[in-house]
Amino acid sequence: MTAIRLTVGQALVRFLAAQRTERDGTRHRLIEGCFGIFGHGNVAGLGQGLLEAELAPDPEAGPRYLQGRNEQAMVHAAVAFARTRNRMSALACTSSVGPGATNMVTGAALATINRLPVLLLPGDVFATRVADPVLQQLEQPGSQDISVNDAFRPVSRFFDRIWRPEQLPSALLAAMRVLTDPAETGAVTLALPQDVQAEAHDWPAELFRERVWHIPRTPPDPVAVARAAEVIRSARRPLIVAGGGVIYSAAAEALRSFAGLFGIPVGQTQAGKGSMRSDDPLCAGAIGATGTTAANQLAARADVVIGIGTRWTDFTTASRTVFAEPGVRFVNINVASFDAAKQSGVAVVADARAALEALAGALTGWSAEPAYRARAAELAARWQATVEAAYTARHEPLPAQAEVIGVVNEVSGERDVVLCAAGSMPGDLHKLWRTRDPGGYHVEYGYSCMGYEIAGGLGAKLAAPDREVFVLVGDGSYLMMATELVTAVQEGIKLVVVCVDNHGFASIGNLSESVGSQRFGTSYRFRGPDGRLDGGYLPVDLAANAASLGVDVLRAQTIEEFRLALVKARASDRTTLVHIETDPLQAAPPSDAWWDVPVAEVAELATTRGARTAYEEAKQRQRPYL
Ligand SMILES: Cc1ncc(C[n+]2csc(CCOP(=O)(O)OP(=O)(O)O)c2C)c(N)n1
Ligand SMILES: [Mg+2]
Repeated sequence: MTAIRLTVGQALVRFLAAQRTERDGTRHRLIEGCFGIFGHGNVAGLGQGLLEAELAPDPEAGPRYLQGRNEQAMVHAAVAFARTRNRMSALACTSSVGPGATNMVTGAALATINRLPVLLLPGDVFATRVADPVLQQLEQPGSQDISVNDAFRPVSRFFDRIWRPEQLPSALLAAMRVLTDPAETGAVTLALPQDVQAEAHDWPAELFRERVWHIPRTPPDPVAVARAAEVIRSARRPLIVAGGGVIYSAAAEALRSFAGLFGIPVGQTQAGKGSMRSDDPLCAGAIGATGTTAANQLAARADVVIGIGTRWTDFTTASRTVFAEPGVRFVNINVASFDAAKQSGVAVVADARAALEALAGALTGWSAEPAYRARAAELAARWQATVEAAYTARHEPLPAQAEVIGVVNEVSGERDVVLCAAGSMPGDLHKLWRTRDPGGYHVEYGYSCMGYEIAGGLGAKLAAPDREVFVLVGDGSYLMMATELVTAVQEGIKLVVVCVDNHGFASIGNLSESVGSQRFGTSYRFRGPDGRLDGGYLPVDLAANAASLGVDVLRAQTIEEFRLALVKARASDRTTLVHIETDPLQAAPPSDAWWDVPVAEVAELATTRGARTAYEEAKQRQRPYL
């Protein structure tokens, strides 16, 4: 057996360079790059390994090193990269020990919730403990084998700590398996004690051979398909709910033909919104708390609901109120049995595309009534008219956010990407964005993490340099994490960033008002003479802030100026931020959907008491779907 003597850091880099994925006969590099911020916990170990790979004659000797500004942002960028690549390729992120590592914990949770692969390589405390406590070590009086990295355990799909070099091969194989498993994927964390990273070991040569991780299209159990078909055949008003699984499985075309063949309208979750073009007459658009009137009215009377690749979040079900038909039944197509079993559904555990094809066979000869199909098309057309009116509302003196969305939709091309994560924008986009391409709608709403936007845009553009990426970011999210603008400038990665400034949290302000809390603490204002945060607006100039980071900036006062600026930004080859102020009180058109946010049961405030009465009324419509 040939042995190759390398440090743990060097071996890790070499191993990652040799990993491939394959689906439908096409191969990809599994780990294309590695974001990193160095400190004493990774500079001499993994950092040294990455340096040797960068200097090697073979350009693919290791994943390309990318320098991040904030460890959380690195993970966001990596997650967006994997999402854009439909999980066929991913990135790694390396950090030092302590704060660098724990900065990645939020990103790990985001990856795991969204079922997106990311490989996290935080540095860890000394395995040998010779000079404990090392700088930034949090000591636990009751245990010496706990470090802050244990915080990754509940938010990772796989976690291991490499106390000895000999553990590395089995940890790496387990890590790759989880990264490439469609049902299990998420954050995969290998904690790397600082001393072990630099330790040399004789590795078997075969550790570094090219390895292909085949991503299966798991076929459904024929008996499950027959059961599902029987339920669907009994339906008079069937409805499909398309989730992110449709996109990850590249099943959009299969969905379009399935829906068309059987006359079943389609509602979409946030992650599944790109799954159908919005001009398809069977596309009812967004469903649930931020849904369209079309999808929500169909949902209210649907007798069979076919969920595809969805995990049925409270936004999708409007906190279990949107499916109101007594006796409504669910069929759940999902790669994860965990999700397939939800809502007491008939479970079809399979790849979305494989299941749709099998189910189409089992439904031959059946279809929904033509009148039902016509009704769905009519509801969809009515919603599209609502969208058009919102896009062109010409609200004064400040435009409404919906008008901004309208202009971005109009200026962007067929394959361009709109990207967002938190605030009032995701809900508005869910309702109003006109979709064209499965990869064109990228809203991170699993964790809805403020600060994902710019970092996510960077990752998306890194994954798809041939697409324009429009990042929509609120002033709150911008202030939380605009740091990766610097990385975009450094790498020459072009983004169009639309900063929608409404002086605070429009989303939570509206929510606060609806629960009787009077928009408390949601606006960016000075402390006034009464001691409350109700003075004038803070003089924050986000456009100037962006310019200081090295990006081009365009300021728009009106919707016309905004359109011109956006056209210019799209044509430019440099990252450009377009700044516009909008009216936080102009909400998107309603669809009468509810979201369960419990209101104080007793209160001094009359506003809260009023909201509680409304809450108790709304709660009556909540169903268990047992
Ligand atoms: C990291 C994080 N902290 C807090 C929240 C809760 N939250 C959701 S939206 C929001 C306000 C976002 O403000 P902004 O980006 O300006 O968007 P707007 O609501 O004004 O549209 C907050 C605080 C969150 N989603 N993520
Ligand atoms: Mg705001």
